Amino acid sequence: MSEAGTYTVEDGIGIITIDSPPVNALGYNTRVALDEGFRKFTADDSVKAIVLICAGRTFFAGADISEFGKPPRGPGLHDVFDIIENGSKPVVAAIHGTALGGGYELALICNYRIAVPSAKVGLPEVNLGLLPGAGGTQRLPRIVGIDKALDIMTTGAPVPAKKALELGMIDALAEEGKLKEDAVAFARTIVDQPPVRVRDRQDKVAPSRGKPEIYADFLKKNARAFRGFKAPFNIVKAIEAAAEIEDFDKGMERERELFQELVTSTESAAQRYYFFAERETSKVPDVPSSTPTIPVKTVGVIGAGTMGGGITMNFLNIGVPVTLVEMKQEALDRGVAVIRKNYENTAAKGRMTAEQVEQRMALITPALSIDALAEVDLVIEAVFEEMSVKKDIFGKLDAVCKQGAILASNTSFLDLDEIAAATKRPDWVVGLHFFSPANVMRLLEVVRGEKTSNEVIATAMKLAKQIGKVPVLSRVCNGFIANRIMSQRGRQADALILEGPTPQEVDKAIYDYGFAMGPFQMIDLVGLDVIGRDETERTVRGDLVKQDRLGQKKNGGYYDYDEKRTATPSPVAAELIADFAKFKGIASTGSIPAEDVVARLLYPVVNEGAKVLEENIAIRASDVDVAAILGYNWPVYTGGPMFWADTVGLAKVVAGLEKMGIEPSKLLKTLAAEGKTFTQG
Ligand code: TC6
Repeated sequence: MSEAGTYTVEDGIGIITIDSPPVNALGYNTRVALDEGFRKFTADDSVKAIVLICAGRTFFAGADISEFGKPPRGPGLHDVFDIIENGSKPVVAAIHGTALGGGYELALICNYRIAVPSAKVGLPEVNLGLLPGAGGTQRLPRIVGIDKALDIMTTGAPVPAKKALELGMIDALAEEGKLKEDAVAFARTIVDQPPVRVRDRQDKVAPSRGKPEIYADFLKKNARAFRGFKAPFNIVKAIEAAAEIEDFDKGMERERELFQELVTSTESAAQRYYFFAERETSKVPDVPSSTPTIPVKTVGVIGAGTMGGGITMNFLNIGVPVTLVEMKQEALDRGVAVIRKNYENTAAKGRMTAEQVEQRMALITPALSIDALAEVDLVIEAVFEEMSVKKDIFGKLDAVCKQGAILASNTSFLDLDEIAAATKRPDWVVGLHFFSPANVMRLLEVVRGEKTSNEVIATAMKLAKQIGKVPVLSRVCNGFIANRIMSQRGRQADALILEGPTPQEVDKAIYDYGFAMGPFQMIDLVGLDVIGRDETERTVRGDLVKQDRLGQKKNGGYYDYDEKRTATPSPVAAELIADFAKFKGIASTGSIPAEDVVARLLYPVVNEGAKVLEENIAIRASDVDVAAILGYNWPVYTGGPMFWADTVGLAKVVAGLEKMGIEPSKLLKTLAAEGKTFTQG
C-alpha cells in the first residue's frame, strides 16, 4: 500500500486523497498511490464517481523535476493517466493551491475540474525548457482554443481560478475552505452521466485548422522573448499539431517527439538546474533553518535617490511602513515624488488601482534626520559609495537605533567589516546589495560580515523572499559576487577592441550568445560618465568622454546615434580606439571569430567565479550562476557561467585562459585535471 494515498467512500463517491509533501509532485510514491486508488475504485461497484484531491498546501505541482534524466521507476505518468482517462466512472479533480504542469495535465485527464477561488492552474514547463508532455499541448487547445493555448503555454504564467473558469480551464468554483464537500456535491450531480473526455473535443481547434499563419505570426510577434530558447518553438509546433492532427493519439505521438527533443537538450538541462539553484540559495550550511529570525515590521531607508527609492518600494509593496530619510527637503520631496510616479505608471497600465497607490504612499514617513529611525526594526543605508560617509552614518545609527535593530548597507563594493566597525554592534550589521532598478531586479546579495550574527543572516534570507527577491549570500570582497565576476567581461571587452575586433563585433558576439545587449551598447545606454573608471590612467572611455561622447544621451559614444537612437558604427570612435592602440603599442590582428570573442570575454568570468568559490565568498557554484542570471541577465538557458563552463568542458576553459595569458584559478585547474565539474561534482 502506498503511503501517499488514502481512499475513502462517501455515499457512492470515492475520494482519493494524495499527500506527498512538500508539493505533491508526481514522483514515484504519488504515481503508485494514484495507480492503486483508481484501480481500487474501478473495481468497487459501490463507487459511482471519483473525486481526486490533495492534502497539504497544493494540488499536484507537476512531474517530479528531480526525476528527469533518471531511470524510470514504478508506474509511468502516462500509464497512470491512461487508467484515469479510460475509466468508466466520472472523475472530478478538486484543486487548491497551484495545479501546475503535470498536475494540471492530470486535471485535464479528469472529466471535470473544480477549484477554490484562491487556486491557480497553469502549464509552466516552458520555464524548465520543456513542453507540457503529458498531453497538455493536445488537451488545453481543445478547451481554450489555439490562441489562448499559445499564450498560456509559452508564457507559463499560472491562471487564477476565476479567469480559468472564464476560459473553461476549470468547470466550477468551490467555496474557499470547502473544496472536498463541494467537489463531492459536484460529483453527485454527474454520477449518472457518461464521462466526457477533453480528448474527444474538436470544437475549439477545428476553426484554426489549415491556418499556418497563426503560428508564423505568433513567432514573429514574440521573436525577442523567445530568442535563444528551444522550448517555445516546440510548444508552438505541438499546439499546431493539436489543430492539424484530428487523431488524438497521433497528436500525442508528435507531442512525445517534441518533448523528447527538449528533455535531452542542454537548454532544458540548464533551466532545470536553474530551478533548483534558485531554491538552494537561501540554504546556508552553518545557519540551520531552525535559526530564530527577527520580526521586521518597520523599515528605515537612508537616501531617497534611485536606489533608496527602489528599495523603499519593495517594502511598501508588502505593506511594511518605511521611514525615508534624506538630508535636504528638496531631495526628499523629489524621492517621494519619483516613487509616486512609479506607482502611478503601474496604475495607468491597469496593474494597480488608484486606491492601492494611495495605500502604499501612506506607508511612507519622510524624515530629514536619522533620529527618526530610533524605533525601526531594520535600517537600509543607500547613500553614495564613500567609506567616510558610510562610517559616519553607521556611527550615528549605532547611537540612535534601538537595540535589536538590523543595520544594513546597500554598498556594492565597499568593505562591510569596516562599516560595521563604526558601530559597537557589528553582529547586527549586514550588507543588502540590491540591483538597479531595486524594485524590479530579483537578485539580492546578502553580504555576511566577519561578525554578522546567524539570526541576522536568517532574517535577511527570509525577508528577501518576502519582498520577492532571490537572496544570494556573499562574504566580503570587492564587488561581492555578481559585480566582481562580471567586471571581468568589461575588462576583456576594453582590451579586445584595441586588438582589432570592433565594438560592434564584440557586442554582436555577446548578443548572439544570449545577452540582451553587448558591453559597449550597455555603456552607451547608461552613459560613459556614469560607468565608473580609473581616472588616473588614459583609457579609450576617458578619451571618448573628453570629446563629450557620453553615449546615447549625447548622440554618440562607442556608436553614433540618430534622433531615433538607432546605432551605427562610429568612425570617430574607431579613430580614437586606433589612436589609443597605437599609444599602447598594440598591433591590430583584425577580426576574430565570434566564438573566440565569447571565450575571451566570458572565460575570465568563469575564472573569477572559480576564485569566488575558492575564497569562500560564495557558498556554491549554483549561487554564482543565480547571481549572474538575475543580476546581469546572463541567459538562463546556458545555466549561468559555471554551468556553461561545465558544458564547454573545464579543460577547454583552462586551455583558453592560458592562451589568453590569464592564470586559471587553482580550483578550476584542479577540477579540469580531475575531469570534474563545478555543478555536478
Ligand atoms: C512537468 O510537470 C512536466 C510534465 C511532463 C511529463 C512527461 N518537482 O518553490 P518552493 C520542491 S514539469 C520536484 O520553495 P513555493 C522545491 O524544490 C513540472 N520538486 O515552494 C522545494 O524543495 P525544497 C511543472 C519540486 O510554495 C519545495 O518543493 N511544474 C517541484 O514557493 C518547495 O518549493 C512546475 O514547474 C517539482 N515539480 O512554490 C512547478 N516543485 O523545500 C514548479 C517544487 O527542498 N514548482 N518542488 O527546497 C513551483 O513553481 C513552486 O514550487 C510552487 C510552490 C508554486 C508549486
